[in-house]
Amino acid sequence: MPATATVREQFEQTGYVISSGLFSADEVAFFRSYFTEMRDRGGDGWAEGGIDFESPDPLRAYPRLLQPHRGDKVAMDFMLDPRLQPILTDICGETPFAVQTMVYFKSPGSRGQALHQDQRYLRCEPGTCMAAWLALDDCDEENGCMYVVLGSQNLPMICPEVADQEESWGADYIPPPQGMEAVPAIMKAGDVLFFNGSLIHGSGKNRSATRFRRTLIAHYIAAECDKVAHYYFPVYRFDGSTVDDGLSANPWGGGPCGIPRIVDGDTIYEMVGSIEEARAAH
Ligand SMILES: O=C(O)CCC(=O)C(=O)O
Repeated sequence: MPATATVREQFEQTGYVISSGLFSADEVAFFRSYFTEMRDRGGDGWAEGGIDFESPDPLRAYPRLLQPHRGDKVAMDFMLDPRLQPILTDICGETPFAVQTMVYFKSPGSRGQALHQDQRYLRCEPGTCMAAWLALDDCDEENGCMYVVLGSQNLPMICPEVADQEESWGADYIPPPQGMEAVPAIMKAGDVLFFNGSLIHGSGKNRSATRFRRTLIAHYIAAECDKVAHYYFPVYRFDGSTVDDGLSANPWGGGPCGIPRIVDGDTIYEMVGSIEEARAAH
């Protein structure tokens, strides 16, 4: 999909954009084997919590790779790919900065990540973060595709509830606000899903006995941000240079966030100081 007003219009209406076939079949086949070989030799230091090849929990045998771009050129080149930049720029209004890469293998039987908002973790201010989520396998409800809550892209940070650990490896769960629904993002390998840090999204369990649901993800922060959580440094421009000037580590931890209340049929958010306060109020 070209970087036209249509991209922005679609984003403004639904909160996400899927660019179909942005990466070729050969490119995704390369990414699949490249990162699988990295996992098979122990993860090169990027596997979250290390790899337990014998574990009955598929997530321990195939953990996420976190921040491989910090030492791996393939991951860095993906994050700064010139095909991603114009689409991100069109959605954000200005070219964002790059801060994160992740690889999820989501092998058969793996739990998903319950509905959440990325901004809770990246904490860039002012403005928000953006994700480019490249499908490395065809994905649907069976193998744990992404779900997006339509129209949630302008919501404040909502206090998460506790996720069902049978279904999700993540602790947080944000139920879709009244009147909004989570819809599956059915994608082909090579498609890229773009969404911002407010969009409520997540994924279900991989219920297939044989199919992986691999993804290569990059995260960005709006050019206007002057703070981002410490974990996301160094921050990169699309030319590969780093942007540490003018950016500081956001010390804000845990809150504030909003508790949904229905008033005259509309959802409003009552802001509180922390998730703990919100959980106590439920
Ligand atoms: O790929 C997934 O299962 C979840 C990824 C996700 O929610 C994220 O990157 O924020």
